Amino acid sequence: MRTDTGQVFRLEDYRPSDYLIPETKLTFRLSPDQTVVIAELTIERRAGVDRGAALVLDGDGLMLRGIAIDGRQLAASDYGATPDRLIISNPPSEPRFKLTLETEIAPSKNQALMGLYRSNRVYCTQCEAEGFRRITYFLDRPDILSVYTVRIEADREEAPLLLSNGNLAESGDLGDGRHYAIWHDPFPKPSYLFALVAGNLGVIRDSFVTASGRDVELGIYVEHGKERLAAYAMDALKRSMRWDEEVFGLEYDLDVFNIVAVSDFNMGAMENKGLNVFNDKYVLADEETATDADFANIEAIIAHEYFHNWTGNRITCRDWFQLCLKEGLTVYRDHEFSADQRSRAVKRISEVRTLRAHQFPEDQGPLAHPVRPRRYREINNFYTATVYEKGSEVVRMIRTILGPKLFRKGMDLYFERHDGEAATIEDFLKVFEDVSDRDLSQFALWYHQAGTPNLTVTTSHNPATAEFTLEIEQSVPPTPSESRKRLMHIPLAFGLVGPDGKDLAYGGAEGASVENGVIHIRKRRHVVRFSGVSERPAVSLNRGFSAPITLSVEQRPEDQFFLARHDSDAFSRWQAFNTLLSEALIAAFRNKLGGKEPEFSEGLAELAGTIAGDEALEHAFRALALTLPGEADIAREISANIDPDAVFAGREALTATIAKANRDQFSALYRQLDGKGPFSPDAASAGRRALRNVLLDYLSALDGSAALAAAHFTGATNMTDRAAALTALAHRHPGSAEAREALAAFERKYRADPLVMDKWFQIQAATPGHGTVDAVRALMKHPGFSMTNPNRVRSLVGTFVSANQTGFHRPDGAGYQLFVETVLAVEKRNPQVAARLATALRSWRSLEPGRQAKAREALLSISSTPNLSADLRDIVERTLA
Ligand code: 0A1
Ligand code: ZN
Repeated sequence: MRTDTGQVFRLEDYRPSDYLIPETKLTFRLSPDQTVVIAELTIERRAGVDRGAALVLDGDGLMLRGIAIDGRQLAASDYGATPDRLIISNPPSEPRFKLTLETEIAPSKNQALMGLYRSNRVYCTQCEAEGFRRITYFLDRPDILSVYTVRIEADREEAPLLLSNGNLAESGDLGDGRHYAIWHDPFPKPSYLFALVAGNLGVIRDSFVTASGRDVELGIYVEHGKERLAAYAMDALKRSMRWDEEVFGLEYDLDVFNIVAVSDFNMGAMENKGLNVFNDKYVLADEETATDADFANIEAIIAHEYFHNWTGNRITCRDWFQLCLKEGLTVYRDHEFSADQRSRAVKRISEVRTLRAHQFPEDQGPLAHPVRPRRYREINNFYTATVYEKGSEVVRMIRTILGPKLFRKGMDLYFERHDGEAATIEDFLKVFEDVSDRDLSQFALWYHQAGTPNLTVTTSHNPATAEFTLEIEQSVPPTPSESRKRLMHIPLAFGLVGPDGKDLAYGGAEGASVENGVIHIRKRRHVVRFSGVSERPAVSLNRGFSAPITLSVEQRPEDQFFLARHDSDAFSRWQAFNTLLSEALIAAFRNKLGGKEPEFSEGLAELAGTIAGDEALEHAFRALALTLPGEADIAREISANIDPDAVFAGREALTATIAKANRDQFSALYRQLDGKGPFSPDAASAGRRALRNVLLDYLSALDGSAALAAAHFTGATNMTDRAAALTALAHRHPGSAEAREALAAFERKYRADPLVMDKWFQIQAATPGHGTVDAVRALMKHPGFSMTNPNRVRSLVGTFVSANQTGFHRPDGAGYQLFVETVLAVEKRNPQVAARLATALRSWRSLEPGRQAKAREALLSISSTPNLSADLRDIVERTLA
């Protein structure tokens, strides 16, 4: 484990390395405890660099067994090697030489899951961001592009399968039960994209013919016996490959594309060139074991990693500050893919919900950072919602500003200009400036400035002059180390909705540039006057969520109801209803705090009924609209002095009010949606299930027995329905006989399937209430739980600390105590997973004083632990700062 050195990396300190490594030859002699790695590196001095400039290579926990230059062993005085660094003070004066290194590593002991490790007896690697240096000494930075040839030697019985990047060049027998394979990847790549997999795995194969007629062999490798579960992932892969050709004109470039699913993985998946490695959770699925959400995630992540082949691999990042160059852009691409495969409106609503749930709290708390950060202590902690999700929103805004044609032209120019390079955000913005002749310098602040901008808007209408006026003011709240903010360029899509629900035409607009339904906010204050508007419209703002901002609009109360019924923009229609719900929940919270019972307007429950039964709306849309803002969403809106118990009580009260007011209609609709016929994971079928399961939740909140959910559970023919019923039982009827029986039945049925057991852990960890902390402690002793597997830790403890507001924030601090113990226990093996878990307390300052003090104590007790990893210390110190 790398302990913290306090070192800070700064963007402005970037400089090119003195040496390059145009060619890398690696030999692996695999064995679990003693793997030998021989690296033959062609080292080239960069033009203009002094002869004899020291060559300094990165390492991390390495043991050097041999070193030679151009075939001559070096004397001990010729170099200095520590586990973390190799320095050759006087390298040869020739511009090119060959450095041969032999290191020894122990994959079986690697529990951090970075570098070369073993998962279920399969050797695999994870090198992003800085894992390659745990394999051999190297210039382990993304601007060092090298052509790799990899020879893998292993025991044939233990590892019949030997994979690396690129194309297979040769394979054969070595005698003694061992064999080898040689892989060659012709595309120069940074070390973080290197991968090796060796083991005994099953496979499904397919093929793909590219637009220009090249054949690509596709393989997805999984545990033996699970091949059938990879079929959906394979289908998603082929659809992704076609889509990238059709939408971006991008073809796959190697003869082989392999995906390997492993069960121990720190993140979702990894885009290694030609050899993607996946968390098996994002590969394996069938209707019996995976929910509709799992299917959608698999589709999106398969696409995401595949799309990286161009945005990330062919054009990579100059340095890790540019992470959003590949991640924001690739998330944007996978979002667009899913929107095209499914329902665009529903997809957009889900994206925005995710952004608000994960990115907004980051941007509004102590861990806020720009989409392109300027400094970091530990790069692993910057794989964040800001870099990924907000990064994607920034790309989407570029498209909104330029329009689809110029956006595509800019993307084409990006590939033409930078293919084979390690690029920067400046390079990316420049292509769009060049194709559009626009100045994007103010817009670039979206990359450089942290914080969620806010717009306040007031409306007025003058019937006499037929003028409708919007007064719009922007502000960007201060964030850590950025107290003064500059004004942003915010593309605000809008519509003036007339009494018939159609958008009104207007004569002209002044006060801001308004083009194609978008107001361009660039100043602190704009007074935008629309002429020729004789009737007062309801104004629909930030349509399609054109900018990742918060918005407070002052208009007539009935306008929000009107927009929720009539806005022609589906996203804004959802948003209007969601705002109404959110306002009602905030009022309910305030009532609860004041000792009063919450009251809700009749109109709200009635509107919920109307939306539920509106056959003109997609099922999935209706399901999303009827899903109340979560407790964390409500807390974020309230922003200070949060008592999670009062938030919860208010939300329960609104659920009950809506359920009571619509009991008969919801029951009838619930029965009507009962799906017959074969299962399909397609968006329409998933939408129908989603609506039916939301109705089940409402109906389960009504007084009375748990019979409906129990029947739903026993009658379920797929995991989506089964998990929804189990959730309704466990959360709405905790401790009931029905809940206990269903939990036991689920466990009996799936005990041998860890990925399904994760759902069982999750549902119990998310059960609201002060008792759940004890339940989680008990579950940590369950034979299916493991502290070393990231999926297990996340499903049980991760869910508890991030998705159980009342349980985690128990007033006596028992939830925080469990948090501290688990974070520290996980950190010993896997600092990266521990650091991520530790972000659960990032919003501690918005709690009421009692909980706030206990949360602070918890954070302090972590930070006072000696020898913390760089990963955890960075998170805890920034959270406390
Ligand atoms: N580049 C991957 C994310 C990723 C980052 C770090 C990892 O290290 C454990 C693994 C994966 C992606 O965007 O999918
Ligand atoms: Zn990615």
